[in-house]
Amino acid sequence: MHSGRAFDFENYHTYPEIEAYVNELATTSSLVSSSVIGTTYEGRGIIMATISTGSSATKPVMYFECAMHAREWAAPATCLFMMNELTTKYGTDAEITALLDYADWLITPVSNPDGYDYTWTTDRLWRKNRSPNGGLCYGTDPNRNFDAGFGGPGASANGCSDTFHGPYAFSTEEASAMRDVIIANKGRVVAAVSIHTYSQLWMSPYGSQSTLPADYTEMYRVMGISVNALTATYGTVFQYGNIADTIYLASGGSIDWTYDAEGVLYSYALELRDTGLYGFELPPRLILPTATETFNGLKAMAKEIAAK
Ligand code: ING
Ligand code: ZN
Repeated sequence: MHSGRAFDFENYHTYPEIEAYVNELATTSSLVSSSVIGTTYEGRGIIMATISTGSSATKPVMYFECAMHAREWAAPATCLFMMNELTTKYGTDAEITALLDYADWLITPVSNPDGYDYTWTTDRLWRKNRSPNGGLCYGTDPNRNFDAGFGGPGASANGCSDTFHGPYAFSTEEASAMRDVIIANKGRVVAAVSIHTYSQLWMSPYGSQSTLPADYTEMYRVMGISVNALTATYGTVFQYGNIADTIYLASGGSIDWTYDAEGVLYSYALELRDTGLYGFELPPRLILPTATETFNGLKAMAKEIAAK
């Protein structure tokens, strides 16, 4: 519709529009299959695209999830942009061809569809999911609900808090759906990337503690290469480092779990544009530049992993 692309990246989209796009890609591109990896409290399917040139039991998997937090709208737009790039440029763009020949790309554009829908209908700045907490307050933060330092620093036991960790690890469908995808691909997952906004950061474990992970040197090396590629696109400056020192202590996050429990060395959390001028309400005209620079960073990351 715009710029020869099959999808409008100059506007944000509702969850039903996003589901329709993923399902359409699955019917029009032989590279794509769509699946529902979980069903939310309000009954929405969490849709995932598998982009694959032909899978095998040993082919590496790279997992990307966007919008575990509802209000961070530039994130799902970026996941959709990646799907569009991978599917339309395979076979013509040498870099994308090599990266898809190397690994299956699994992309969940909206990990928290109940929350995302709520940001369209009721409260633009809602963060959590929409499960009731018994009292007046709703929502668990799915990125505090993983079994990785669960209930530790930077997560709240108060159901009214924006960082409520929930009653027990993996109580949310959003976190357990991601867990199940990673476990279903055990031994194949080489990268797990959780995409958020905003602050312009590229981060590695841990969030739950300030101690650096055993693999931090290699994590840091690949972060540096990725951020250089991102910045080379339009000059956008990103800081990078471990979550606890780069943003804040936050326990129960998905990438602490993928690294510690599942051994995924390249477990990263990104905070896309901006640094606060527009915050979560990034203007639609900035979707394409944000997605383009982010994908350049992620391609550089993937290339580095493939070369190992
Ligand atoms: N930031 C993330 C959050 O969940 C984060 C930062 C990422 C913490 C990964 C822990 C693990 O608070 C936003 N903006 O949501
Ligand atoms: Zn977030």
